Amino acid sequence: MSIKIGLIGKTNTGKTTFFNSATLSSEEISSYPFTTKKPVSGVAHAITLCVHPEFKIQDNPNNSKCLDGWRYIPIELIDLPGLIKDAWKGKGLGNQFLSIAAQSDALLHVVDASGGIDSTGKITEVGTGDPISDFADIEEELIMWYHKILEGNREKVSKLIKSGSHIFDAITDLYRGIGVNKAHVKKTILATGLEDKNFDDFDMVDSKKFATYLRKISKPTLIVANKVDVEGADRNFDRLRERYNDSIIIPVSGDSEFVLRRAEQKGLIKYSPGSEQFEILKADELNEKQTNALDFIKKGIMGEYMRTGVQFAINVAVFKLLKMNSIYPVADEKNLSDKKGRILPDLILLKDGATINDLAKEIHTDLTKGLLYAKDLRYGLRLPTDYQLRDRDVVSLVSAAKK
Ligand SMILES: Nc1nc2c(ncn2[C@@H]2O[C@H](COP(=O)(O)OP(=O)(O)O)[C@@H](O)[C@H]2O)c(=O)[nH]1
Ligand SMILES: [Mg+2]
Repeated sequence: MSIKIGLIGKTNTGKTTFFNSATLSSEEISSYPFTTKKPVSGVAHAITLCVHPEFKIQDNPNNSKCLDGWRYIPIELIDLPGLIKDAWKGKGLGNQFLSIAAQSDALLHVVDASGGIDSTGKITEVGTGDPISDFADIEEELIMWYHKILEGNREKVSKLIKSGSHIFDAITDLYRGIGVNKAHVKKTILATGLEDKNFDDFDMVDSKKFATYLRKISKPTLIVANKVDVEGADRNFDRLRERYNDSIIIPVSGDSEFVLRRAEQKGLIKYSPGSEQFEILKADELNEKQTNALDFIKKGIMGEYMRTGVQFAINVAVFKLLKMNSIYPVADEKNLSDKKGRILPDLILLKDGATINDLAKEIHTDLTKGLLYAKDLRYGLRLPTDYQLRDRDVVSLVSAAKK
């Protein structure tokens, strides 16, 4: 199962440009509001250093790609139409969009750091819009949607509790399929001081507090401060960091990434996504506009922010926000290959804390039957089935049948 990451934000913040540059498809880019009417899903990649150089072997990846020593792991990126005010009430297909957003594992909340959109998402004079309130507006829509789920099901929860269900179970049930588990609900009830209150006595303030906290802990989100190529955007980036100091905020220029990936595709430059540099290969084939654009990216983006931020945002979402570790399971411990002889064929992303048993389950549920232990092929260690895997572990599973 691949990881799903959703792009949310107001119209014209640059979600589709981000999506296109990360997936390199040719979705229409336009500044008319509501061009993207339905959610679009595409394949992007999380990128991490491959282990093959360390083992001094060449690999033949199967579920991922290996380029210049970097592993590209496919993930699903979803471009959601801009959310508008009262989306949670169903305005502008809001309910549908919010529900798709909630089904993602993590969200990238895109704001226009250049201040180039007004509060309704229309393009306006740069520097007049406010990404801080734009962020807050969209957050409120999400929270209200989580809130509505609880408010709209009061009777159901009440009944379940009266017939013997624990409040944690009764509420968790409402949020099934959108990344909320019982531990989230429990933590929320305790943190909001609602544990001593009867569910039937929750007032609107209580349920809003509940929704706000639940949204925060159950749906990891980072802020993409987009359009940092525009003059003055750095000030808004600083303001965002100050105001939302409990969030990860990444400066991004989706436009610049798009220019680089296009130029790379045409063979004009050598550039790997996320890299902090590029090399011009065919200087004589570039027109003046292209030369200037590349020149600006080198100085104005990479010089100031190291990178365009598109690939970085995806990597941070996968490896930091979602705390994924890269695990390399192999069948043949001598050759580090699968049964077909492919060396280091698969990279599996597992959440920090996942065990050998979880890995077996992820590969094939049958594998958990008779599972004895795993072998750590870096150190030749036997790892018990409850061993919590670490990033870059290379392991082979040993089961009773196979032994
Ligand atoms: N300067 C600048 N403009 C951008 C950037 N990303 C997107 N835009 C522009 O912002 C407008 C809206 O972009 P789009 O991706 O369609 O936004 P969406 O409505 O959020 O999907 C378009 O005119 C884009 O060219 C960026 O990184 N820098
Ligand atoms: Mg769009």
